[in-house]
Amino acid sequence: MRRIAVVPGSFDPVTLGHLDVIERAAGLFDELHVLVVHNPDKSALLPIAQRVSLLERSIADVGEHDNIVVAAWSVGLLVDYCTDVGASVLVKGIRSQIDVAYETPMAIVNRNLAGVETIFLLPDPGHAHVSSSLVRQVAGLGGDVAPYVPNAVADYLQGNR
Ligand code: COD
Repeated sequence: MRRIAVVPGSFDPVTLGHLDVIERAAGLFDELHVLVVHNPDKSALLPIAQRVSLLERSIADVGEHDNIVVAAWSVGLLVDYCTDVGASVLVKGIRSQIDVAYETPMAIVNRNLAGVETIFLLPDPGHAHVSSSLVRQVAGLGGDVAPYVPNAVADYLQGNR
């Protein structure tokens, strides 16, 4: 049986912390879907299509990853996408107790809704402090985001400044 998992996120924009989790998860599953999902609790910087494009370029830049699919999902529950593609696992990154508190109820509800399990990966210590909101803030104030994001994202944000 093929082991299929989904790494969901806002990815607004994708950071080196996200990319680390994606690469490690890709090594654990036969097929990995990186799914851009609109988070209504956050005000967005980039359009969904741009986030998908930056994810695709960033993943391609770090090597051959034939088992990774990048997609977007805007209609219905996250677990509906999982059911559609035959995924039984969600993979999320956990940086702090705040992430644990945010993710735990969702993990329980997603298992109740559709039997989809959530597994949590600890961050690479070098990227544990990185978040998309930090990147948006630094970029918005004219700072250098290169230490926190893939080159494709740094180039894109630099070009848009
Ligand atoms: N290192 C490791 N992991 C990281 C890092 C880092 N530096 N930065 C972020 N992460 C992890 C986050 O903890 C998260 O797991 C993931 O990467 C994505 O992060 P973001 O910030 O891009 O995305 P979020 O937190 O806005 O999540 C958006 C989701 C759509 C994934 C979330 O809101 C969700 O799961 N929604 C479910 C919608 C639904 O179906 N609800 C009903 C049932 S619960």
